[in-house]
Amino acid sequence: MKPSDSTIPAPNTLPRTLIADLPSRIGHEVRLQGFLHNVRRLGTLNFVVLRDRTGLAQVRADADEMAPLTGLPDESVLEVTGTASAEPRAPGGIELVTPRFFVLAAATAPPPVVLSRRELKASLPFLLDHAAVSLRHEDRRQALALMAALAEGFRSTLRELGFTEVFTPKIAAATAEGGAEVFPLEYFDVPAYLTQSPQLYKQMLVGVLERVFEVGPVFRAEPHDTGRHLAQYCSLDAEMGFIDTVADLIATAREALAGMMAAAAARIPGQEAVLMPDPLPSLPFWEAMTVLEAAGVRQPGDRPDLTPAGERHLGEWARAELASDFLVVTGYPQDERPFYTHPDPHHPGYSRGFDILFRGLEIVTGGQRLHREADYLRVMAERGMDPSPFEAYLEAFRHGMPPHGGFAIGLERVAKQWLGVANIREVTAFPRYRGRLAP
Ligand code: AMO
Repeated sequence: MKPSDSTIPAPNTLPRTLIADLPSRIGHEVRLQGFLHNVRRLGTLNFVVLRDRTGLAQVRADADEMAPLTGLPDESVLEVTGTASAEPRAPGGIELVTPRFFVLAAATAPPPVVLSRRELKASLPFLLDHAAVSLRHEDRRQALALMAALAEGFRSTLRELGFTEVFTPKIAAATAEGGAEVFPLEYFDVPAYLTQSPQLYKQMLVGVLERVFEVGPVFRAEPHDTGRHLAQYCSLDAEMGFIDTVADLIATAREALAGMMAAAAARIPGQEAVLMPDPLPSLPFWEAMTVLEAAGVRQPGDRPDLTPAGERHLGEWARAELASDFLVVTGYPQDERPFYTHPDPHHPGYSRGFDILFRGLEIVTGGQRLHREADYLRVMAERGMDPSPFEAYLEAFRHGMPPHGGFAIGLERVAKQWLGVANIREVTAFPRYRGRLAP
């Protein structure tokens, strides 16, 4: 079949006006382009709502003017030329009158969900199956805009603090975080893994650039079906050399988070303000356990660990007791942390690793790292790890590495908590989790 050329409109000298710019065009002829959001047909008087990336515009049309839209499903792509006119009852106080419609691309089927409803009425799996269309809904587009704002807030804050953005491989021979949650793959004729984090690379790059950050995908073969885990997520990583104490890392993480919160609030106004004291309140791990025991959320003999219920309780506790949406939990047990974690020499068994909770969910993990080769070799021997896959990493330490540390922020988790939605999949355009590989 020959490709259709009917999508080329007649020569038109008017530039495209974006819907958000209509207020400055009242009384003028304008040309809008967008999607057919919905139509109210009342016979002689009809209302067409057009959507572009900046908003919604109402078009008033009589029966003759409506002719090109006969039988046209919602989401068809239209061009409308008409006069912008003040109309207090229209969205945005403006409507287009005396319109001429031109169909740029006719939809051939009605959308699987009604996008003009305030809320999407379908199950999450259905919405994800039909992501190409359901993402056009205002709520879903807002989540994507939020993700972009958060990532930009992170980037700009770290750039200002003298960090350099880096780009590290996502296929590697060794895994950094341990555990079984790795995706093995065949790399030509050798086994390899999708990286669980840029951990080893960002540390090596501290030896090169001192302060680095990365925004990129990481992969976790997370078998559990939860509202806070993805098999691929966006990790906002930072790593810095020449730290004095772990407090330097927590202060930097706070700045990054504050930049993210400010960018989010600027992009999506009207959300509940985030409570973010400076410095962020923090609680040693063992004290957090005591708070949870006192509340009956954990029993004294339980494994020292923060469960989701424990995190939720600490979130409520921090809000009530400390007027903070954030809580730093410091000094995690060394055994619970990866091999690169610096122990706390003053508290045997504990580390200089920390987590940051946001509204009761872990969104940041960080800590000071070992920085001497001998320490790495000792820890690897204690943990029964073969150092040979880490040879290139260890070389960095052999040739001088400053005291350093860093952190990683789970972007989707921040977005989930910021919007207050139940499932991380609601803020992810095309989420990956066990059982979903498409779209
Ligand atoms: P960690 O493994 O704790 O630490 O991950 C860092 C942060 O990433 C987020 N996160 C996830 N988000 C969505 N789905 C998942 N499956 C998932 N797993 C983790 C969380 C978590 O706090 N290298 C270290 C970081 C460092 O020390 O710099 C690391 O990757 O928000």
